[in-house]
Amino acid sequence: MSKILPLINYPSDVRGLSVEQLNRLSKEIREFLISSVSKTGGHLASNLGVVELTIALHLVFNTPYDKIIWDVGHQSYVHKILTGRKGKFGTLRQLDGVSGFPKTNESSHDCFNTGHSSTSVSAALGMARARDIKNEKNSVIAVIGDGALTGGMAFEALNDAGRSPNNLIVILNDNEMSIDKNVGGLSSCLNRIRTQPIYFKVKRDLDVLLHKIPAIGKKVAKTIDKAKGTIKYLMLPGMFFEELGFKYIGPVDGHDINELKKVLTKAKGLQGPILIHVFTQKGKGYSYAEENPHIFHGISPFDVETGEIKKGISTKDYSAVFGETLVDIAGYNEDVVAITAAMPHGTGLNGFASEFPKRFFDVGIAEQHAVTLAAGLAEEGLKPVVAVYSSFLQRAYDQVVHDVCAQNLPVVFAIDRAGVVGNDGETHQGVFDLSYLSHIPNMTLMAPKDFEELRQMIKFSVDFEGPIAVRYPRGHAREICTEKYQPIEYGCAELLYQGNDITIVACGRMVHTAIKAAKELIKFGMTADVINARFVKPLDSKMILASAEKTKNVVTIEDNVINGGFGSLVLQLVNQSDLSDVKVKIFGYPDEFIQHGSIEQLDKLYGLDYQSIACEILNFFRIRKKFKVIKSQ
Ligand SMILES: Cc1ncc(C[n+]2csc(CCOP(=O)(O)OP(=O)(O)O)c2C)c(N)n1
Repeated sequence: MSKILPLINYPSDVRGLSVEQLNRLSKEIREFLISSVSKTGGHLASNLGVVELTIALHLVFNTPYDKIIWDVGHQSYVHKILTGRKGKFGTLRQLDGVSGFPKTNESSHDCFNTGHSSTSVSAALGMARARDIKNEKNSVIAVIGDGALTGGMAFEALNDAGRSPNNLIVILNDNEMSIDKNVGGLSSCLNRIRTQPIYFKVKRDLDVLLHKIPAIGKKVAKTIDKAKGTIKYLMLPGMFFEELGFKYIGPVDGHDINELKKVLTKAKGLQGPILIHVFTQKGKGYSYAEENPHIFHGISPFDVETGEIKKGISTKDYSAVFGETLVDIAGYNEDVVAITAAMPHGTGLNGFASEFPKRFFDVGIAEQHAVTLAAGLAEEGLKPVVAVYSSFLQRAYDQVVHDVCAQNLPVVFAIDRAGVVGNDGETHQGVFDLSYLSHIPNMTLMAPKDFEELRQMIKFSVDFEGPIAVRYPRGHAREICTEKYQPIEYGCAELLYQGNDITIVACGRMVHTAIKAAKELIKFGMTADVINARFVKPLDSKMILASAEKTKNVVTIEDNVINGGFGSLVLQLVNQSDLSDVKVKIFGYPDEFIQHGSIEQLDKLYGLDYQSIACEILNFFRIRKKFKVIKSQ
């Protein structure tokens, strides 16, 4: 039988197919996804779960005229395949290739950029209101997962949308999973409808009953209200949404294209806010992903036959080192409690969760709540450690300022995925944290150069009496051998190499780059003091200024945006000192969003690899010193 997928490039190609052909197409899309993502890596399990739903959406709605907003956007691969990007799909998440998330500048079929969770309903409502003001007629659809629904912003939007007259369709893609098993009260409520078939029956019976009674006369209306109030309200999870003002449709089998098509067509003709509750299975159609959806949520390249991840040089990463260290500390310090916003595995807290279940809190995708929850725990004398990705902590900026720092509460922030993270691209790059944390009064901010330093910094942080953050990158570290490990002391940097011509101060991952750049400079007769800052705030002013006074040339290196980052703090330090005639050159990311690509490629692209840095240093300081000018490679 000839394949269908080769003939499909745009939604119009899907519309003439029979149900049998659509089912075959779903199977072929799954094979295509598995094969392609096994080479590029990416969010496989979520996409395998939405194949039929995406096809049905494109059967009923007409993008880009109609707008589909994918919450988080990690599940938009099938949509990309059906909207002109199948041919380029092999470049997924690669530098200059197809993005792993919806991008308005990639296709007109992507109407809104996403990456961080729980934004879709707000954006969709905005688009629906704009449409109505402009007297246009298109449909607006938000597709949100049950995990993303745990984010407070989703509730804010539902609350607003539910009482709004604007036509809007929200599709709740319920697969019972966030990255890990979904958590929280609403999740259990949604689960009940799956596990107890009586809800289906009661709902069906009640629907039939309500349908048969003509809605005339106060008496009948009262009966209906009473029925709603007693049976439906108490027993049907959909009533949560109905009480908010949505028309609830469902539950619908999210793998039945025909059923989905019917329901979506019906919803398209209804007025006001509609919520369609769709059940899907994460990882559907690939046994390894069905069995371990959290592993195949976001996966590196893997072997299709065995489901095994193709391993790199090192399997240990910063998250694992952090997790193990916290388990050690919690073993002797009973005050330690750990909090994650839906990332127990990603942050390395899964070991802690099983060792100390009573002291572990997975709060769902709720970073703001996570931080203020930590403030409450700290206020009562416990030692909360919030493990969170740098880019997601952006969500909780005000909670860090208002609830933690303004009260000087001893909360530890273990900030994972700081710096560029690579293939997830601009929404996930952790390149702002040094800027958004360092200006907050009372905050102490550290960055380790390697695993051992991370261990020591976590121990130091847990003993510290105030808000403190340790930010560390994604992935593995190169251990930096120093003759003798110098213990962490508050506000003290570490002098790694001594020289005469230049001072290189670096933080975190970039310390390794600084050492390599310094070694490169020796070839040109330039010797450097290499300082591992350890503390971004407070800076070791004594060490940095003493070195600056000697060399007169200071270079800073960070994996953060230059604006308001580590280099700015060093520049400010020099500026406020008595030193004159000291030149400062800052290396970091420019004032732009950093696209997807491997970390090595991005380093090179932004001149943050050691060769580019050495070359720039030589050119920058050439007038002041006798060194040769070299051309960038
Ligand atoms: C603010 C924020 N926090 C954390 C994440 C990381 N994250 C990406 S997808 C995901 C789970 C989403 O679950 P769900 O919406 O149910 O989608 P599914 O993958 O199950 O289809 C999480 C926690 C994120 N993208 N944004």
